[in-house]
Amino acid sequence: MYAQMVKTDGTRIRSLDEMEPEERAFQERVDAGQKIEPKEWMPEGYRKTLIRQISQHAHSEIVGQLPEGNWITRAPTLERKAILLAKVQDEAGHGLYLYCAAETLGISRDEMYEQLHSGKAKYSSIFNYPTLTWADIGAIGWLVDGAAIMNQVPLQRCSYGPYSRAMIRICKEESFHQRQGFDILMKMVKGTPAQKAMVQDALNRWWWPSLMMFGPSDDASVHSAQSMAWKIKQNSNDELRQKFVDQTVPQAEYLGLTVPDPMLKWNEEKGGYDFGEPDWEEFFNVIAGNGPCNAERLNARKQAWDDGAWFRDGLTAHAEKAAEHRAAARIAAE
Ligand code: BYC
Repeated sequence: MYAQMVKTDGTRIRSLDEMEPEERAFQERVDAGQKIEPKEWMPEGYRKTLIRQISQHAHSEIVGQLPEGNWITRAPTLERKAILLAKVQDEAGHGLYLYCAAETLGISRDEMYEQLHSGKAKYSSIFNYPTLTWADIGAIGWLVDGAAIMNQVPLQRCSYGPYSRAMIRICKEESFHQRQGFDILMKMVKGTPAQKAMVQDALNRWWWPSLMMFGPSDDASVHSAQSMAWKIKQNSNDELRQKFVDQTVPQAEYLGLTVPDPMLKWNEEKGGYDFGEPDWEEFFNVIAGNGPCNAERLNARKQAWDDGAWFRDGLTAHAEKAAEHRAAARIAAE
């Protein structure tokens, strides 16, 4: 299958015959659906691609806490506050599983943070938009976590064992996140006209950025063909975007909302919706660091790192002291 795939930048994915024996054996294992584990041989490109994707995914989870964390103190009831707090804590947990998965590939946590703080590593474009109202928290759960689930369910079958296993746990929690978002919106659309208008406004602002989460269109996606040949990705960006639209439009209708896309139309023949193109100029601008909240998000992460220096120093000092005590005890016992 992969032998016929053509990379979008014009370079072809190499066939089995063109590979060195070690690489061929690796590809055959991937094709047979076997999982690759940390200590096993893997092509350098496979390792680098996984480090890039998993670390960017981890950064997204951690940065993704910021727009929602902003609303913990302002959630309308104690129950909503407790639910949102639990969700934001879950995101921290997702980041930690993913950083651990990336570490198995030979990169340290400090290196990954350094790449985030220096702007070298990306994180999801979606978190560079502001959360202006409580309806935005509902919209994030419904749309952003909904898009995340659509993207992450296939990643549970990723060929790299630690990533695939991290995704199984994460996907379970994401389902709860999506329901809490939809539940916020269900309550609000049954509220006052002002509350319903707030929900429509949130959908208007989050719809297109949510579609952009799936990445550039297939002809502009530089990594998809190779990542699919390695079974890191199972689907192309456009395939998942289409599935997301097909799943989400009926949910918007159920809420009594209008999806802000004049091109949106059911296509009986393809059994899915036709829809407009996201503004790709805006997408590339956001991932280049120039979105509405990029600077604010990155500064918050850098500040958190600097503020945590005393704690890291304390942990290191404690670990050194404990090692000294162990060494002294060993000598005394000899
Ligand atoms: N934002 O060749 P392509 C969450 C970059 S967290 C920023 O298609 P690929 C959640 C891409 O990295 C959601 N950058 O790449 C958390 C590449 O640049 P580099 C995060 C993007 O990797 C808290 C370039 O564009 N989910 O759900 O084959 C609360 C070309 O793209 C984006 C994941 O990370 C973007 N949206 O496909 C709530 C899932 N899209 O790296 C929710 C795992 C593309 O060469 N990641 N770029 O500099 C993936 O599945 C894939 O990496 C992507 C992109 C589909 C995102």
